[in-house]
Amino acid sequence: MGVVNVTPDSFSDGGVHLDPDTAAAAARRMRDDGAAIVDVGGESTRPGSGGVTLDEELRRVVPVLERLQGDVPVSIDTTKAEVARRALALGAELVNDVTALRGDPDLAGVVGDGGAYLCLMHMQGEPRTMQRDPRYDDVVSEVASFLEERLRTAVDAGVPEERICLDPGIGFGKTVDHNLELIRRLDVLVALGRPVLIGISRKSTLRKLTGSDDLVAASVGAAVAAFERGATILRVHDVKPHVDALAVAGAVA
Ligand code: HH2
Repeated sequence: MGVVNVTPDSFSDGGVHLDPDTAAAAARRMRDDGAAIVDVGGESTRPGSGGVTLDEELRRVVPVLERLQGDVPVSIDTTKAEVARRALALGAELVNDVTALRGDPDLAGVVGDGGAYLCLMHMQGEPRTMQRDPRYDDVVSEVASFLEERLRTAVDAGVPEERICLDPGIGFGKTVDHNLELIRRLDVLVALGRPVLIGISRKSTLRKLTGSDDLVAASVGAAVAAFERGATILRVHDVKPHVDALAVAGAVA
């Protein structure tokens, strides 16, 4: 899964893809480099961010989705039902909701009615405050219970189970140790029976571990580690090096 953030403030690629033509070109390049799907988002969820209005989010993502329609498989990274509804009408196949259906009561219905795929992600707290002092007794079992409960809720709300993937939400209310523990013991999440998505590309955990600002190699290393523990969807900004590394890791597996 390639990432195109149509935002001025994303920590990873903020401001780079604000122009719709530039964003669409980036998405096409990711497809050509081997991405199975490209995740388009108009709201940054970086630690400390406070959200955007519906109008602003639509203004950012709709022109990009229009350009990609019928051309690039798209996932929409949103917590808002109306953004999801417009995105699905423009051909998006997956709704990536970092609130796991806790943000907008209408989102489950939009996903179910639209026959879309859904990603449910774990987050402790909310982006504005989530990195202040995240605490868990056992991060892996708490994230697993949360995802199991959200999976049941989504299915009860009309989203078929076979259309849902699960994500521990690396960096969303978690310390470096929490993030590493979640990847180390990913088998616990894989055992929930749904595909597991990991998004660790260019995240601050990698900067803390390497002391480097160039996080491509660190991102690839983390993705391969996650893949080897059962992750099947990797959300990444640098598609080509990930596709190559995962082709080799997959050939060995
Ligand atoms: N991470 C980010 C955004 N959306 N969705 C899922 N399912 N999993 C993730 O780990 C995830 C996500 C944050 O990364 P990024 O999009 O690069 O930055 P920002 O939120 O600042 O736009």
